Amino acid sequence: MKKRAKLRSFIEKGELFKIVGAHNGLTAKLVAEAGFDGVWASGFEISSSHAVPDANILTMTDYLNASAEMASTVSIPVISDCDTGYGNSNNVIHMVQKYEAAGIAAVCIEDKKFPKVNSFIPGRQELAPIAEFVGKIMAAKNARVTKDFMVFARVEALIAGWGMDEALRRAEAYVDAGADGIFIHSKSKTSDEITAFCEVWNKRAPILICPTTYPISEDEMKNLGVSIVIYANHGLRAAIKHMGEILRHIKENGLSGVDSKIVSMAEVFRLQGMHVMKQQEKKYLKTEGGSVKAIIPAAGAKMDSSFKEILEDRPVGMLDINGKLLFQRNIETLNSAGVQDINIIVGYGGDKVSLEGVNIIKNEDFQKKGIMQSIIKGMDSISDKNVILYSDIILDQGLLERLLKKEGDIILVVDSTYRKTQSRNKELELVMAEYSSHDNRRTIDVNRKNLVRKTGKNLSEEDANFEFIGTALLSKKGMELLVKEYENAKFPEPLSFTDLIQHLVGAGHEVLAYEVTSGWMEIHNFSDYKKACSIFCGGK
Ligand code: SPV
Ligand code: MG
Repeated sequence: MKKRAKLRSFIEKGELFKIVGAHNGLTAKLVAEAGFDGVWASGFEISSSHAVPDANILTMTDYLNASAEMASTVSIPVISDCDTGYGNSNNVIHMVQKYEAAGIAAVCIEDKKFPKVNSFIPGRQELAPIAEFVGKIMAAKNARVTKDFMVFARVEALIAGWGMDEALRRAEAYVDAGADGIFIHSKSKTSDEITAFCEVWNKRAPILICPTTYPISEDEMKNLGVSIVIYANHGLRAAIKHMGEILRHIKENGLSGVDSKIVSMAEVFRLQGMHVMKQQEKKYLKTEGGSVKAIIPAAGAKMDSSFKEILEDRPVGMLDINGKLLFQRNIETLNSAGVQDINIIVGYGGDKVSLEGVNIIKNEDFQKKGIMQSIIKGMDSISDKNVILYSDIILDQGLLERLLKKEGDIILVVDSTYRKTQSRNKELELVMAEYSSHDNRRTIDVNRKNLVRKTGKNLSEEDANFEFIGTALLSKKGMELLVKEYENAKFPEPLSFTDLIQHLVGAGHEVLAYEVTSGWMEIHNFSDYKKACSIFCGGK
């Protein structure tokens, strides 16, 4: 395992390996991101995170689970503080098997009696007999299966007040028993006893130290031949202080001024790996009815002159229609119809677009390349169903829900009533479908298969029988076809959506017309806008 080999090679080269205490995946990740060489899965921190004393109150499984979570989160080695090995030599064997299997790089066991008490607690600090602890080290070394898995022995003689000679005697015995290094612990306020120990020890085997109570610089550690320095609990203590301060501030002053003192939600999502999950989801998560994506191309600068005053330099989707942006109305309609993956492609006035819960994608080429470029940009991946919705259209939910149930690879939503509403004075995108609408008759959603015969700018008014309403549904296959056609054929840019559809029809692909006579409106000019405001008046 690379992590174990990395730790071993550091120690063999005589470099100082710097590790920091952590107690779960998140804190281990912070240690790794701060650039440390390894993580110390601290018994003190793990106990504290459960709000219990560091005195073997938790079980081995609790400590192991925390260590395993850390090891699976970070790519730097985790050295686990395994207290006394959670019992006698039999427990140590079981412990090593479990920790090694969990991907831990090394374990450290201490020569106190089980159950131990944290080394900084005055009073009862009982040392195990040397022979008993030597047996544990031998058991641990024999139980491991990979040669790089190391076992460090922690000498608690200075902590228990048994003196320097006892500390050295024990360290000798443990190294003779196979320990890969000696963790010499001290609770002194100065580094004198650590310095004295290291000088006599004279690099006989790797040394680990944990300078919690005494000051010592990394240069001094290097001079003393220290291999591993453990900054055992500084992350936890920082978190407790800061969290307490913020919580007291909220209690006393509310939330004002708090945001600048805490990380953003986005930072927490990053640490969680949310971005990675979302990528994986796109590849693997299959939902009932398949994945659905909405693409709203909204990059174009073309707009009716009657809008200039109210829009200034914002895109049409930013129009406020009775207290709600046009974009927002469509986002809510899409969300309510179960479409969560909404992609809005912005260009002209794009920096003015800020919306919650959607992906905003920039199309720098919008002037040259037009709407098709925007649609292609809206697809980092293709979903099972893909709704294309022009940004100046408002759809009602019923229409959208019926469209989403339609079967077909490429479906254009078309309306025949445009002949009666020509006063809209818009450049229409026309469609000639196999069957005309049931003119002047009441109609229901007949569900007939009506093929698109022609569309695009070369279709004359006389030949057309429908208007494309700026809404289309494409299956995965339909979208792939569209992208392929756009990328392979060299079309003069900017290319309209219906022009590209015409190429597909011309190439013999099936494009269906879904006929509607209501359920949508367009906001093309100021008078459409006024109409929309009066329709939505009171109904925010
Ligand atoms: C730990 O971090 O759990 C340690 C180091 O064992 S100390 O708390 O300093 O004993
Ligand atoms: Mg500990």
